[in-house]
Amino acid sequence: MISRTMQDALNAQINLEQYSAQLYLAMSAHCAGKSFKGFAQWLKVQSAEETAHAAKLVTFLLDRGGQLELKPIAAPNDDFGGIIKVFEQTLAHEKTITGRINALFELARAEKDYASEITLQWYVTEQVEEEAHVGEVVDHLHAVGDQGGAIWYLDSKMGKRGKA
Ligand code: OFO
Repeated sequence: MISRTMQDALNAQINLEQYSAQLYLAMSAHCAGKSFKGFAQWLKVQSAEETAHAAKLVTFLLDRGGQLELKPIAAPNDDFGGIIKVFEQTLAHEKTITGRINALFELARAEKDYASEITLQWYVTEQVEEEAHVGEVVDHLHAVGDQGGAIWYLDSKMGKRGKA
């Protein structure tokens, strides 16, 4: 049986993963509104991944006999600015999530909750990948800039995500 402390922390993380899905969906719509269909597609796939991250934690929580306590999902700000700003905000958000996952991992360790620790290992690894991928996009965007033809090339490349 999972502890009340761990259950609360996992429920909070589930809400945060759902918020991430909501945030990336809003960013996707923002990019689509600027006709950047590729960046919009990439962010839509990212949003779906975040929903899957939440679902994976729900399954774990229930498997441990815990109680799912869903809370309202905060509405993201919809004024994201240019494409570079969108992806800088994505990277900043992922870094925040990494901090939260690390704190959860520490909690599991402190509680000697080995099952949570093992499950959270997947999220620790996932955050390394997420930060690396988004960091790469930010680097490419800084290299090409917000204006000019190269950003449309990048847009078409980004649009391949989830379509292979
Ligand atoms: Fe769930 O990894 Fe991004 O936020």
